[in-house]
Amino acid sequence: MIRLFDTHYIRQSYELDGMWDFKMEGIDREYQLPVPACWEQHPDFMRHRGKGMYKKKIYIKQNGNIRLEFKGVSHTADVYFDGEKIAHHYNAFTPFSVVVKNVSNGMHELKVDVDNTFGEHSALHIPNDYYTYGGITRPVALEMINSVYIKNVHFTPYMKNGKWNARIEVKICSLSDNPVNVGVKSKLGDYDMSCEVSVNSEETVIFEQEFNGVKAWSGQEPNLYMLNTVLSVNGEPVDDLIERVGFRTVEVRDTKIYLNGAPVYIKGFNRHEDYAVDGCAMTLQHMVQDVDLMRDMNANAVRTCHYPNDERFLDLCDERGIFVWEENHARGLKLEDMQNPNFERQCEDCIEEMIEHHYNHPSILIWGILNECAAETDEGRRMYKKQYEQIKAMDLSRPVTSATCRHFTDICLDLPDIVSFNMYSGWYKDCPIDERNEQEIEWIKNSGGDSKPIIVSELGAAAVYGYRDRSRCKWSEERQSDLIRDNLEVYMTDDRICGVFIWQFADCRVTEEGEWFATRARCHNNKGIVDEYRRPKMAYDTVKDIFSKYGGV
Ligand code: ADA
Repeated sequence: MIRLFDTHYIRQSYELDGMWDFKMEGIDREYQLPVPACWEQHPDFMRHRGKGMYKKKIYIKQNGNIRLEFKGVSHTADVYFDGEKIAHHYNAFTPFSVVVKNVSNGMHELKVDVDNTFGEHSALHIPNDYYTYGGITRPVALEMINSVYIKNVHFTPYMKNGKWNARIEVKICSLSDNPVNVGVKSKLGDYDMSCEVSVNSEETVIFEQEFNGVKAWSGQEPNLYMLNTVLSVNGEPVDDLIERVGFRTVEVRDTKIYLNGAPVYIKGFNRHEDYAVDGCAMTLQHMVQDVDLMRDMNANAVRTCHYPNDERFLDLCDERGIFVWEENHARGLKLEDMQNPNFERQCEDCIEEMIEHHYNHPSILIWGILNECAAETDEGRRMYKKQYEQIKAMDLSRPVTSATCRHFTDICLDLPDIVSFNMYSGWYKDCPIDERNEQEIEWIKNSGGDSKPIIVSELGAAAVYGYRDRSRCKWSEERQSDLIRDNLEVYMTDDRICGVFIWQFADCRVTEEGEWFATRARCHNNKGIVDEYRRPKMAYDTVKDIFSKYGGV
């Protein structure tokens, strides 16, 4: 399954899930591996970092143009069709697609070379406090497309004179050498919008429409609407794209975040896409379990630390009214990491693909960048500024932020709409939580963050699942529960703070490379409120209790 709803009735789309032929570079053996999946689930590749080759025979029923969409390949893909290279893509966490024109009916070969190695070629996937898996880890779709087809449809809701309106941008591509006259029809509920346009290679059609009687999307009432767009040539429907949207606005005013004009309090979890046996190739049922558990703990938000997430998870957040802070792919990069010659382009591509593909999710309230990167340096500031500007050029409807740990040295707080900081009072530093909080907020106000909303984007402590100790020493479940309680009670009763994200929802695997194994028992980040099998630790009921007491619904 690619999405939680049908995205085409006219365009023919097939999912290439299933068993693919596989061979690992340097190993003289043929395998059959499932797609989507991580190769680490196979006993021969549990810690393998290298290059693998996936192959699949695909039968094309009629002559025509095909479009291949890969939702995620970890971390670099080189795609070949009948032996010809047709695409290259870096980053496990963003989708990419490629069109092959004039394919004859019959059997063809699709080959994907996948690389999860570290080195200068990879500025974002590096040894880190999460794992970079290998494989075709998210779904793959094969589509038959007309010579004119819809590339994407972006829906921007807004209020005007107390009524819901929306701007609908339909981007159309043409494979023809000559202009093609195209009819465009978009339908949402009882509203039909249509026009004719002549398309040369690429054209964008814009509808502005008032929608009477629609219901807003909110955490409590996540109302969603299908937006169905159809292209016609000579009156004949030739392509379509179905999106699912919500009417909501998110704004920042003074020190608050407003959803549909009312202040909202954000309380949730940082969540890695990582499950014990799936790795990052999480199944829908495990995604549903995660959302159900977060809701059971009275959370209303999730931060996609530290990369764009699978669209099926975002669809779930849309349906369940879970607020999302989605961020580009970066964690803890020092200035020298940011000076990797590939860094800026790889970040730019990630932001472009994240916003292009995830724009319509009403649950995404905030775009984030560059978690704990070199925000204390002038060179780092230049890159933060550039990335904020790139986001604003693509989307003015959402606020931006970045989670910092450059306490008292960050020189970028004037750039984002929301100031967010990662705090581990009581864990990494034994200090009075309230005093440390005062120091932080005082510094924020005097360093460019004055009169901005403040989010505590990370707070937490580690506990190894099942380790109980009456001494309540660090690493025991008791101490984790105590520290979570103590931190939440300070932050959630401070009206200068409008949100908290616990680090982290579930334990996740970390790389053995780098220094992480030394401070990460089991080669896992053990700060989960549940472990990697989603078994709750003592802190589960603590979070459930506190999130029910503070922060509203
Ligand atoms: C940082 C980082 C997280 C995680 C956390 C920790 O704040 O953003 O990814 O590494 O620390 O567990 O220490």
